[in-house]
Amino acid sequence: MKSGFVALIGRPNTGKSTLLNYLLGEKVSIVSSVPQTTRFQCRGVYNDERGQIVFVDTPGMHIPEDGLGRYLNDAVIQARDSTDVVLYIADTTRKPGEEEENIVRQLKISKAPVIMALNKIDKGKGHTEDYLEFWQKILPEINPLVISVPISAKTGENTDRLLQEIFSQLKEGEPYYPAQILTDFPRRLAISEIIREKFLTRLHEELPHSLAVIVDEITERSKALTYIKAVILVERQNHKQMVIGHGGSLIKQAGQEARKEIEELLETKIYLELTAKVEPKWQENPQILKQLGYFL
Ligand SMILES: Nc1nc2c(ncn2[C@@H]2O[C@H](COP(=O)(O)OP(=O)(O)OP(=O)(O)O)[C@@H](O)[C@H]2O)c(=O)[nH]1
Ligand SMILES: [Mg+2]
Repeated sequence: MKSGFVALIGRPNTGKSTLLNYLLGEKVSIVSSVPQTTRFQCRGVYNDERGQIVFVDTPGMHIPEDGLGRYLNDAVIQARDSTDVVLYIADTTRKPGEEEENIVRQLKISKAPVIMALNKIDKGKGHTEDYLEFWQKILPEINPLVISVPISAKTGENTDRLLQEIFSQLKEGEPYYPAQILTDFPRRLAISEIIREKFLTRLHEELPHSLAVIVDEITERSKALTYIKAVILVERQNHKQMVIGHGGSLIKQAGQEARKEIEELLETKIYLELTAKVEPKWQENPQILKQLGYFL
């Protein structure tokens, strides 16, 4: 049996979390069309007759602008340095550019072999050739480098081949986690991530990175009901208005959807209380970043 850690690394929005969820057959990491959706290292455990792969989803690698941005990139570097295989995910619907070069610079110093997944081929070939060319150009400098696999994280096309390539790079070893464990993501964070996703998908590009969710309280009121209180942090008064929506419609809808998903996660009924709060520059506030689970 083989086993090992595989870090999913790429620019924001390339489909890292979508791939992780597809391979595990269950949602362990939130997904949205907004770049920088993932803010935590989130592990997902894949088992089959060949062995165990512990996938580590990471935030999209980008050029940081604030404390949170630096934290996100550090999380990627940490994943790179503690993995057996780097799975570099490229979005073939977008031309490789500056951000890609930035990542490649980071991958060059990876001690682990690198596999490039050319994602979103359900949309056609896109810039596949550009990525291969880009790859060829840097090929002599990356060591050891493996192979590229075109895939679709959405439809699952060619992901069996990707798994094959990953297993062939892993060493023989005992599994790290018992077979029934799917993720080691802490529950409180999982809950706040579900809530955050519901707002991200509704607010689209309007409120990209200034929204955060703090889960203040999880209390088991009875065997059948758990009370959860969460605060949506935004930076400005008008953002708070957007989060709440006309007559409270948006916060209500998002809350209902989140409640259903959290009920599935916790396998119990929940009462979800959501409030919105203005907290200017929370991304630079170490106290708040800590409360959000970012350990700087
Ligand atoms: N058509 C298509 N869309 C995809 C595919 N994979 C992901 N997407 C979409 O791309 C967007 C980003 O997906 P995510 O999985 O959140 O991307 P990510 O790389 O985890 O993004 P960050 O966490 O922000 O770094 C979402 O709208 C997905 O539905 C794919 O194979 N095909
Ligand atoms: Mg993600």
